[in-house]
Amino acid sequence: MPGTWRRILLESTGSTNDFLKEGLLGLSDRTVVRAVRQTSGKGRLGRTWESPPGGLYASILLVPPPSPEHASRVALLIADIICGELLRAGIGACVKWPNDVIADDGKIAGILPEYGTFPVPWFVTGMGVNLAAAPSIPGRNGPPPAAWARFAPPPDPDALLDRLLLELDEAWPDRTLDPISDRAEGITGRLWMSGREVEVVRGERLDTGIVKGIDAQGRLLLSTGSGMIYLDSGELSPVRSR
Ligand code: BT5
Repeated sequence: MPGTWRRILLESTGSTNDFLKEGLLGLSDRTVVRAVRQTSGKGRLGRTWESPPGGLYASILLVPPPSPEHASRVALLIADIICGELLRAGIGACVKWPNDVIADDGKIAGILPEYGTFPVPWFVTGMGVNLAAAPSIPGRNGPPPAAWARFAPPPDPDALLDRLLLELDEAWPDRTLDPISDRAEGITGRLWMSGREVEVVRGERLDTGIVKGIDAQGRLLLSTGSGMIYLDSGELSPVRSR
């Protein structure tokens, strides 16, 4: 089993991912920071993560980092672990590839992996889980937010973080290992829109097809009119009715 996590609790910070990235040289491997609220919580691609008090906002630091090809799979693994916690609480949840958790068609959690090489090679992954209430999202484009409290009494953020870290260490005890290779089948069984038609946007490219699952590399398998394609990244949404 890996060593202990060093915990930092902040009342407020811009973004827990940025807190770790800005303090890289003074922070040790396996530091985890949780903030009661974030004032500039981040999503992917410059998007915002609404972070009022009452949710879980936390990030972990790994130095040295896992390999770049494993980095996005860590996000998928954490999404699956959060999904498992919701399912155990009796809440119908699924994993939205590549980094979200959905409950009753609402987004309840999102994961943000980041990595770099300056000033030392590093890997930071942040997780945001709506516990007490679903925030309102200005100019929302995507699924509505959902919160744990809508389905069941939510856990205490620290207790939930403890469990998530424990499960992460159990599932991925060594950062040189692939985080999801032996979990792909399980994730496929909990995949949002499985067997249904979706659109996947990647930059300028749009693919439409039926979600078939994920493979051992964490790629989305999409059955399209011109055959099966394997996607490393992208933005998934239901096909709009035509
Ligand atoms: C994500 O991005 O889902 C990654 C979110 C990661 C948040 C954590 S919190 C701790 C750590 N510190 C940070 O600064 N970030 C991480 P993405 O897939 O790009 O989704 C962002 C989109 O989700 C936004 O554009 C909104 O539409 C929606 N959204 C924003 N806040 C939300 C919330 N609290 N609940 C549900 N949906 C939200």
